[in-house]
Amino acid sequence: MRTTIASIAAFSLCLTVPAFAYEGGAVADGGTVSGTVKFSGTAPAPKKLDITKDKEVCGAKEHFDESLVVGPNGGVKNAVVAITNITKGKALDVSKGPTLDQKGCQYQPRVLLTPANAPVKILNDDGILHNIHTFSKKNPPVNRAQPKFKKELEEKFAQPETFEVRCDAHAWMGGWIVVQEHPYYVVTDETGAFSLADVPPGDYELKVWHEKLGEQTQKVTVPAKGAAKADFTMAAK
Ligand SMILES: [Cu+2]
Repeated sequence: MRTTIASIAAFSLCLTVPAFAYEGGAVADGGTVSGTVKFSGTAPAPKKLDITKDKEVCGAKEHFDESLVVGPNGGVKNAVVAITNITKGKALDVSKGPTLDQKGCQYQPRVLLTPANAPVKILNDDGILHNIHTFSKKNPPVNRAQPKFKKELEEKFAQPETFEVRCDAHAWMGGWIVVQEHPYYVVTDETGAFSLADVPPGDYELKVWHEKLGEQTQKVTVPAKGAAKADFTMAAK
Protein backbone atom coordinates (compact mmCIF):
# COMPACT_ATOMS: atom_id res chain seq x y z
CA MET A 1 0.00 0.00 0.00
CA ARG A 2 2.73 2.38 1.05
CA THR A 3 4.68 1.59 -2.11
CA THR A 4 1.64 2.27 -4.25
CA ILE A 5 1.03 5.68 -2.69
CA ALA A 6 4.72 6.53 -3.02
CA SER A 7 4.64 5.51 -6.67
CA ILE A 8 1.60 7.65 -7.35
CA ALA A 9 3.18 10.59 -5.54
CA ALA A 10 6.40 10.20 -7.55
CA PHE A 11 4.42 9.97 -10.76
CA SER A 12 2.40 13.12 -9.93
CA LEU A 13 5.64 14.95 -9.17
CA CYS A 14 6.94 14.06 -12.64
CA LEU A 15 3.88 15.60 -14.20
CA THR A 16 4.27 18.88 -12.33
CA VAL A 17 7.99 19.34 -13.01
CA PRO A 18 8.35 21.93 -15.80
CA ALA A 19 9.90 20.93 -19.12
CA PHE A 20 12.95 22.97 -18.20
CA ALA A 21 14.48 22.51 -14.78
CA TYR A 22 16.65 25.43 -13.82
CA GLU A 23 17.64 26.54 -10.37
CA GLY A 24 18.58 30.19 -9.87
CA GLY A 25 20.57 31.56 -6.94
CA ALA A 26 23.90 32.99 -5.86
CA VAL A 27 26.87 32.18 -8.09
CA ALA A 28 30.24 31.58 -6.46
CA ASP A 29 33.44 32.05 -8.51
CA GLY A 30 31.51 32.84 -11.67
CA GLY A 31 33.36 33.35 -14.93
CA THR A 32 32.56 34.83 -18.33
CA VAL A 33 32.18 33.49 -21.84
CA SER A 34 32.67 35.98 -24.61
CA GLY A 35 33.48 36.01 -28.28
CA THR A 36 32.20 36.99 -31.68
CA VAL A 37 29.96 35.65 -34.40
CA LYS A 38 31.48 36.36 -37.80
CA PHE A 39 30.17 35.93 -41.33
CA SER A 40 32.23 33.83 -43.69
CA GLY A 41 32.57 35.34 -47.15
CA THR A 42 31.21 38.54 -48.59
CA ALA A 43 27.94 39.68 -47.13
CA PRO A 44 25.17 40.46 -49.60
CA ALA A 45 24.20 44.14 -49.92
CA PRO A 46 21.14 44.95 -47.79
CA LYS A 47 17.98 44.78 -49.89
CA LYS A 48 15.65 47.78 -49.82
CA LEU A 49 12.11 46.86 -48.81
CA ASP A 50 8.97 47.99 -50.61
CA ILE A 51 6.73 50.03 -48.36
CA THR A 52 3.35 49.34 -49.85
CA LYS A 53 1.00 50.69 -47.19
CA ASP A 54 0.63 53.59 -44.73
CA LYS A 55 3.43 55.31 -46.62
CA GLU A 56 3.12 58.60 -44.74
CA VAL A 57 4.18 56.83 -41.51
CA CYS A 58 6.00 53.71 -42.65
CA GLY A 59 7.78 55.39 -45.54
CA ALA A 60 9.20 58.26 -43.47
CA LYS A 61 12.53 56.47 -43.72
CA GLU A 62 13.89 53.78 -45.99
CA HIS A 63 13.59 50.19 -44.81
CA PHE A 64 16.14 47.48 -45.50
CA ASP A 65 15.92 43.74 -45.08
CA GLU A 66 17.36 43.06 -41.63
CA SER A 67 17.27 39.28 -41.77
CA LEU A 68 21.07 39.30 -42.20
CA VAL A 69 22.99 42.30 -40.91
CA VAL A 70 26.77 42.05 -41.22
CA GLY A 71 28.93 44.85 -39.84
CA PRO A 72 32.03 46.34 -41.48
CA ASN A 73 34.26 43.92 -39.52
CA GLY A 74 32.23 40.91 -40.65
CA GLY A 75 30.32 40.64 -37.37
CA VAL A 76 26.85 39.14 -37.49
CA LYS A 77 24.25 41.23 -35.67
CA ASN A 78 21.16 39.69 -34.04
CA ALA A 79 22.54 36.20 -33.52
CA VAL A 80 21.48 34.61 -30.23
CA VAL A 81 24.19 32.89 -28.18
CA ALA A 82 23.06 30.69 -25.29
CA ILE A 83 24.35 27.97 -23.01
CA THR A 84 22.26 24.89 -23.74
CA ASN A 85 23.02 22.65 -20.78
CA ILE A 86 23.06 24.78 -17.66
CA THR A 87 20.81 23.77 -14.79
CA LYS A 88 22.04 26.05 -12.03
CA GLY A 89 23.29 29.64 -11.98
CA LYS A 90 22.17 33.21 -11.47
CA ALA A 91 18.47 33.85 -11.07
CA LEU A 92 16.23 34.57 -14.00
CA ASP A 93 14.23 37.69 -13.19
CA VAL A 94 10.70 37.15 -14.47
CA SER A 95 9.19 40.16 -12.70
CA LYS A 96 10.23 42.59 -15.40
CA GLY A 97 10.00 41.77 -19.08
CA PRO A 98 11.41 43.45 -22.16
CA THR A 99 9.69 45.84 -24.57
CA LEU A 100 8.96 45.12 -28.20
CA ASP A 101 8.33 48.41 -29.97
CA GLN A 102 6.54 48.80 -33.28
CA LYS A 103 8.16 52.00 -34.45
CA GLY A 104 8.36 53.31 -38.00
CA CYS A 105 6.63 50.06 -39.01
CA GLN A 106 9.57 48.03 -37.85
CA TYR A 107 10.09 45.78 -34.82
CA GLN A 108 12.61 47.19 -32.40
CA PRO A 109 14.53 45.19 -31.48
CA ARG A 110 14.34 42.70 -34.33
CA VAL A 111 15.34 39.85 -32.01
CA LEU A 112 13.83 40.09 -28.54
CA LEU A 113 14.93 37.97 -25.60
CA THR A 114 12.45 37.40 -22.81
CA PRO A 115 12.44 35.23 -19.70
CA ALA A 116 9.64 32.65 -19.75
CA ASN A 117 6.55 34.01 -17.96
CA ALA A 118 7.84 37.58 -17.88
CA PRO A 119 5.44 40.30 -19.06
CA VAL A 120 6.44 41.44 -22.55
CA LYS A 121 5.33 44.98 -23.29
CA ILE A 122 4.25 45.44 -26.91
CA LEU A 123 4.15 49.10 -27.90
CA ASN A 124 2.52 50.77 -30.87
CA ASP A 125 4.41 54.02 -31.38
CA ASP A 126 3.09 54.65 -34.86
CA GLY A 127 -0.51 55.79 -34.42
CA ILE A 128 -1.68 53.34 -37.08
CA LEU A 129 -3.02 49.78 -36.93
CA HIS A 130 -0.47 47.01 -36.37
CA ASN A 131 -1.23 43.35 -35.76
CA ILE A 132 1.09 41.26 -33.62
CA HIS A 133 1.10 37.70 -34.90
CA THR A 134 3.44 35.09 -33.40
CA PHE A 135 4.27 31.83 -35.17
CA SER A 136 4.92 29.92 -31.98
CA LYS A 137 4.30 26.18 -31.59
CA LYS A 138 4.98 25.44 -27.93
CA ASN A 139 3.32 28.66 -26.80
CA PRO A 140 -0.23 29.42 -27.92
CA PRO A 141 0.06 31.68 -30.98
CA VAL A 142 -0.78 35.33 -30.39
CA ASN A 143 -2.75 37.16 -33.07
CA ARG A 144 -3.91 40.53 -31.79
CA ALA A 145 -4.83 43.69 -33.62
CA GLN A 146 -3.33 46.80 -32.09
CA PRO A 147 -5.29 49.80 -33.37
CA LYS A 148 -3.76 53.27 -33.23
CA PHE A 149 -5.41 54.11 -29.88
CA LYS A 150 -4.00 50.94 -28.26
CA LYS A 151 -0.54 52.10 -27.29
CA GLU A 152 0.39 49.08 -25.22
CA LEU A 153 -0.37 45.37 -24.99
CA GLU A 154 1.11 42.73 -22.74
CA GLU A 155 1.84 39.08 -23.43
CA LYS A 156 3.57 36.30 -21.51
CA PHE A 157 5.19 33.23 -23.01
CA ALA A 158 5.49 30.24 -20.70
CA GLN A 159 7.54 27.85 -22.83
CA PRO A 160 11.15 28.31 -23.93
CA GLU A 161 10.95 28.67 -27.70
CA THR A 162 12.24 30.74 -30.60
CA PHE A 163 9.56 31.95 -32.97
CA GLU A 164 8.86 34.52 -35.64
CA VAL A 165 6.63 37.55 -35.25
CA ARG A 166 4.87 39.15 -38.22
CA CYS A 167 2.47 42.01 -38.70
CA ASP A 168 -0.61 41.09 -40.71
CA ALA A 169 -1.10 44.76 -41.64
CA HIS A 170 2.42 45.33 -43.02
CA ALA A 171 3.91 42.43 -44.96
CA TRP A 172 7.52 43.58 -44.60
CA MET A 173 7.45 43.72 -40.79
CA GLY A 174 9.20 40.76 -39.19
CA GLY A 175 11.01 39.93 -35.97
CA TRP A 176 11.79 37.11 -33.56
CA ILE A 177 11.08 36.36 -29.93
CA VAL A 178 13.36 34.04 -27.99
CA VAL A 179 11.85 32.77 -24.72
CA GLN A 180 14.54 31.87 -22.21
CA GLU A 181 14.43 29.20 -19.53
CA HIS A 182 17.56 30.64 -17.87
CA PRO A 183 19.49 33.93 -17.96
CA TYR A 184 22.44 32.74 -20.05
CA TYR A 185 21.23 34.11 -23.38
CA VAL A 186 22.53 37.12 -25.27
CA VAL A 187 22.02 38.80 -28.66
CA THR A 188 25.07 39.87 -30.64
CA ASP A 189 25.60 43.55 -31.35
CA GLU A 190 26.55 45.14 -34.68
CA THR A 191 30.15 43.95 -34.29
CA GLY A 192 28.99 40.35 -33.71
CA ALA A 193 30.28 40.45 -30.14
CA PHE A 194 28.65 38.74 -27.18
CA SER A 195 29.41 38.19 -23.51
CA LEU A 196 27.80 36.08 -20.81
CA ALA A 197 28.73 36.85 -17.19
CA ASP A 198 28.40 35.12 -13.80
CA VAL A 199 28.60 31.65 -15.30
CA PRO A 200 29.33 28.99 -12.66
CA PRO A 201 32.63 27.25 -13.45
CA GLY A 202 32.14 24.13 -15.54
CA ASP A 203 31.91 22.53 -18.97
CA TYR A 204 29.13 23.74 -21.20
CA GLU A 205 27.76 23.62 -24.68
CA LEU A 206 27.35 27.00 -26.31
CA LYS A 207 24.90 27.43 -29.15
CA VAL A 208 24.50 30.21 -31.63
CA TRP A 209 21.29 30.68 -33.60
CA HIS A 210 20.69 33.08 -36.44
CA GLU A 211 17.47 33.37 -38.42
CA LYS A 212 19.22 33.08 -41.79
CA LEU A 213 22.46 31.27 -40.94
CA GLY A 214 21.10 28.46 -38.78
CA GLU A 215 22.72 26.99 -35.69
CA GLN A 216 26.15 25.94 -34.48
CA THR A 217 27.40 24.59 -31.18
CA GLN A 218 30.75 24.34 -29.49
CA LYS A 219 32.08 23.15 -26.16
CA VAL A 220 33.42 25.66 -23.72
CA THR A 221 35.04 25.38 -20.29
CA VAL A 222 34.50 28.27 -17.91
CA PRO A 223 37.21 28.51 -15.25
CA ALA A 224 36.44 29.78 -11.74
CA LYS A 225 36.55 33.61 -11.87
CA GLY A 226 38.10 33.25 -15.31
CA ALA A 227 37.27 34.06 -18.89
CA ALA A 228 36.49 31.63 -21.67
CA LYS A 229 36.53 32.60 -25.35
CA ALA A 230 34.31 31.22 -28.06
CA ASP A 231 34.23 32.48 -31.64
CA PHE A 232 31.80 31.33 -34.30
CA THR A 233 32.00 31.66 -38.07
CA MET A 234 28.77 31.25 -39.97
CA ALA A 235 28.24 30.96 -43.71
CA ALA A 236 25.21 31.63 -45.89
CA LYS A 237 23.01 28.56 -46.24
CU1 LIG B 1 2.31 46.74 -38.77
